[in-house]
Amino acid sequence: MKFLVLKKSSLIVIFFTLLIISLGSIWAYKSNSYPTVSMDPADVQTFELVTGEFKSKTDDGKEIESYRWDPGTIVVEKDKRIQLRIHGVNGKAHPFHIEGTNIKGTVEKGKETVVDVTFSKEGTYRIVCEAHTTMEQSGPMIGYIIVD
Ligand SMILES: [Cu+2]
Repeated sequence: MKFLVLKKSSLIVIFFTLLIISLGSIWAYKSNSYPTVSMDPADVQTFELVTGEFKSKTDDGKEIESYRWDPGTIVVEKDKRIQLRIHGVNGKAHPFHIEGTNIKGTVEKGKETVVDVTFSKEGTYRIVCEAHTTMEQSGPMIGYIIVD
């Protein structure tokens, strides 16, 4: 019967080889998964949005339109201070709320509405305009805030 006998120097070589492979893997993983722009986590992340409008005509000449938040989807980090700066461009007024929060407000044409918020729970939150909820009311005007 044979036994595998390792010398102390072999063990040290094996240990350092494994250590270098582990550190290399951690470094490769971190450099691949991190955003290309490094930001101080204490900073406020700002998103600029506008109220926009889609317009079209049906075959029988009826004009249809839909208001929207633009961009329609934003991705934010959990537990990070977020500031939404929403500029009213299309539409006179958009009273809104963000589902799952107590945030309410109104975006008016030519004005800027600022919303400060920090999401402590992951998920998809909808910013819903209360004036334009259905197609008949020139909606649905719903934006999506993805907290990851
Ligand atoms: Cu609206």
